[in-house]
Amino acid sequence: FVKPIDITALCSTLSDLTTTETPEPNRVLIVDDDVTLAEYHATILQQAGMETQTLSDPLKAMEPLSSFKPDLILMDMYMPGFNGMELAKAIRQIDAYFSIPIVFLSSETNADKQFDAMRMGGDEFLTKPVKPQHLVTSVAVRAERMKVIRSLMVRDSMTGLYNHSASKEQLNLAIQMAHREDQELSIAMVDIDHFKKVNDDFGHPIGDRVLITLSRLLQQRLRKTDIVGRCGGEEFIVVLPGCNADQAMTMLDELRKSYASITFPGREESFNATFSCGIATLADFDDAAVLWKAADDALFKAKKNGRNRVEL
Ligand code: GH3
Ligand code: MG
Ligand code: MG
Ligand code: MG
Repeated sequence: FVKPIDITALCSTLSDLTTTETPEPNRVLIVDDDVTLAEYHATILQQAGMETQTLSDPLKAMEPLSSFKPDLILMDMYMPGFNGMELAKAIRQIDAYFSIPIVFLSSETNADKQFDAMRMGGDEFLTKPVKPQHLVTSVAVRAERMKVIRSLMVRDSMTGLYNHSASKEQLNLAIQMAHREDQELSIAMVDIDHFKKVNDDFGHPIGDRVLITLSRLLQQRLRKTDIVGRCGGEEFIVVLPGCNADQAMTMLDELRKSYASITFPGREESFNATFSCGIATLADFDDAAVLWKAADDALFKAKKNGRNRVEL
């Protein structure tokens, strides 16, 4: 059974990719040795719709950075053992957090000390006690901008799908989860057939349309928990958590048929495009590289066996 294709949805513009999803709340990590004050600030930010995590020990800041994934850090300056400036400097030295906004919140009123804090990697300096509205506004505008920057960093601008490096990262996370929960996971490598010829025969803009249509089809048909990335010019990866090899084969073969049935406007006549696909399923102890390679090998087999087909 093949679901009918919603061409309107397939051809709509990239913008609705980001706007149809409900916006994620801003996530703020609050680092302050004064637990009561940290909780008070957390409540203010939560009332403004944000998610917060509070931390009283600055030496333990690295763990919530990777698990909570804050969009902004609200940081006290003076804490026992470690001060906020040192922590800001340490965080800035990690590539992944180079651009995370850090807002200092301290009773320090000496301007020179405040400038020092900015030089150490702070984006703004708020003095305690801060007016709730001031806190909310400073945090919200910076966190919003961070989320946009982050999405620009992980998305492919043409299709809105995860880019190559983000696809790898997402695959790693999905594999960790599958191992931890002892669940199945399959991946599919999808590559458009003779795509060079599509460009040569019909021009680059039509080639782009063939690409965008495939990315739309993949997104529209797959589950919310599935991950779709563009990992090369005309190559895509699909991560299917909870799917065994058979289920992945069935799913991708339906998609293959759907895609092959779409007609694109050519020079005089319309034409069809097809893709080949390689499937691989996660085994115990497999990592992302092993799985990726297995799917690539299966894709090679699909190409060798005549294209427009799915192989395991
Ligand atoms: P095969 O069936 O073996 O995969 O053949 P192929 O022609 O699809 O593969 P090949 O790797 O030879 O060519 C891929 C082509 O994809 C070459 C490149 O110009 C084109 N391409 C890559 N990115 C884009 C893009 O963003 N837009 C367009 N229009 N073409 C692209
Ligand atoms: Mg303090
Ligand atoms: Mg190709
Ligand atoms: Mg290719």
